[in-house]
Amino acid sequence: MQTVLLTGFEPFDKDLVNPSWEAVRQLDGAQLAPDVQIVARRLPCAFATAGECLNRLIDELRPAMVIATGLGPGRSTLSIERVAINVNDARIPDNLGEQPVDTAVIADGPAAYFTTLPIKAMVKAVREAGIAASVSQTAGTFVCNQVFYLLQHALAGSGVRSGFIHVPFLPEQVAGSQQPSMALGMMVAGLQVALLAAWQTLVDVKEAGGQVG
Ligand code: PCA
Repeated sequence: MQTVLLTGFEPFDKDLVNPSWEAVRQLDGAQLAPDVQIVARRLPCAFATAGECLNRLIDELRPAMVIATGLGPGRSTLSIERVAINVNDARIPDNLGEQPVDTAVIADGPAAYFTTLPIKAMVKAVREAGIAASVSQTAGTFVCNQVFYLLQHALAGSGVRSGFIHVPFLPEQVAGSQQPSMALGMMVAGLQVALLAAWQTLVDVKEAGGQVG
């Protein structure tokens, strides 16, 4: 049996739930393919501890693929991230009160790491399932980007593919505002489709997924 590690984050800022964890926890133990099982775990939303926790999970579970997820406030789609950058620049404090500004994730590390997931094939598969998805060109500069960078760093050259997906708010989190959202069931279904496409696609499809300006 092979393992796909799927992580979500604990709530942060003023929110009481984090849709990324609410969604991935529903996939914990699910069978992705005949001998592939999803293991879902929650990461702390703190610069000092999230990466450590992720690395411990990788050591412990020896996953064959890793996909981390987080809430992207304001996102309207399942946003499959292309690139993690070597910058922390927090607009708000994390859950331990830390707010790094313009620091490196890893001193002297490369400026960025690209995902090793077939992002275009993932977007295509999720859209074909009738669920909104897009390629995202930035994972921000908060804890999600840091975890994404550390994940790519940890697995660089290992052959284990990995990447990051930002999810929208849940409808109940933004009722009464103009913010976009996605229902939990749809998020769970979309993530499962994205994971399966990632698992099955070894060479990504060539399809425009860029952005003008
Ligand atoms: N989203 C934040 C951190 C945790 C989460 O779910 C981010 O995008 O950085």
